[in-house]
Amino acid sequence: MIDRSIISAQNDALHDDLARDYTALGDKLSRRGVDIDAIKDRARRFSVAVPSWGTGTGGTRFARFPGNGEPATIFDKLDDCGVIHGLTRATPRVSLHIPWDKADPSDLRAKAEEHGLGFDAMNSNTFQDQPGQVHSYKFGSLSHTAPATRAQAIEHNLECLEIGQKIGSKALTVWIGDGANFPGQSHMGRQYERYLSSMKEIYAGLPDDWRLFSEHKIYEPAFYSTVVQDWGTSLMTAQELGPKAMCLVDLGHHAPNVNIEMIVSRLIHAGKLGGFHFNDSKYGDDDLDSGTIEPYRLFLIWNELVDAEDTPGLDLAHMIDQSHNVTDPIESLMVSAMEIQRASVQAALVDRAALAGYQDENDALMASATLRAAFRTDVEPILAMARLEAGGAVDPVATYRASGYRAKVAESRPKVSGAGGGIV
Ligand SMILES: [Mn+2]
Repeated sequence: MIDRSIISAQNDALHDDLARDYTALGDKLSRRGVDIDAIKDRARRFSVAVPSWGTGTGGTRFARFPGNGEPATIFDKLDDCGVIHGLTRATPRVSLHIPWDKADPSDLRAKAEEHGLGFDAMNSNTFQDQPGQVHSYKFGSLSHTAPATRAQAIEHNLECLEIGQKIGSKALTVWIGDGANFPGQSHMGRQYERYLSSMKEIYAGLPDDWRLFSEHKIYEPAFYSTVVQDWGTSLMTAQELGPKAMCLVDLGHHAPNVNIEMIVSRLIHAGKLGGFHFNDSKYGDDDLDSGTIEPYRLFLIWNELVDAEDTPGLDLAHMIDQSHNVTDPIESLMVSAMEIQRASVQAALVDRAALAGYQDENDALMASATLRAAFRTDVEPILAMARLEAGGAVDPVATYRASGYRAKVAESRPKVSGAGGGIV
């Protein structure tokens, strides 16, 4: 996809400076009792899945402004995912969305293998109507008042399991837009009961080695009440369904200023944290690029994850879920993957023994300073060295731009119309 010689030329030009920066940081960290190579190995082990839908321009309900050379098919999307992983070496899996990415499973597998990619969680879609669909989801899907509509939505999720098994996926993420726009429109208790009974049918179809992720979202498209509105409902659902059901935390799906790292801690305690959809937000569910608004919050979430990483049974599915509107999606996804990786590495630098001591002594100032000392460490040389050693690019965005990839694929990919709403 991107010529090795371009990556090598770019890396060669940056190598000496990187080596000096890495040595200097290594000296600094060793004074803190930290082995930089161990941290670099951790950076190399890090991975986050790319959402297939993130490779195109998202758009809002007002408009969508597509860029040149956007992917037209799932195979184009997998090519773009191959570029992202090839340069960052941090995104070895792709999360598919059905029916948007429906294709022959053996063709999907072949294309993924071509790029050294695998498949992450499957995502079902009962929040919009597809052409030819018999029952509309206008008034809900898994919680709809009509049994036939619920059956159709359940059937769709079972189909996602079937497709997923053929491509090596091991999880299904269910997010529904069901809810109400008016007080009194829906009986909140009965609506949840219907949702739960539909989820039980999906859970019953789950293969033994699969997990079912329940994703909550405070509002939109239902602006008055949403069926799975917060982690409380999500946890209640996962506990009712059984051991293979887990909660998925999308960072954008909370009210402003909610303490997400505390939710993470509680879900770990309950043994029900399944994974993340990473993004960032300023006001609501903005789907902004990870790490662009509140990098400290991202760090604090990773601080909880690193703290709990030896918890038996903790196996997290990390995914990006963003909407790219003004950037080249490949660049946004690369930068986001690296920002999530950065937070995970910074969190690994927290002096946990010192922190525990300060906590026991109720030394709030020094406890907080211990976290900030890790957060303020510029770990870029560690990330860049990890990428270099794994065959990626020291500077993925610069290398991507030098490759001219987007202009090249634009020659063969059809122009996308800007009309109509985007993915909202
Ligand atoms: Mn999400």
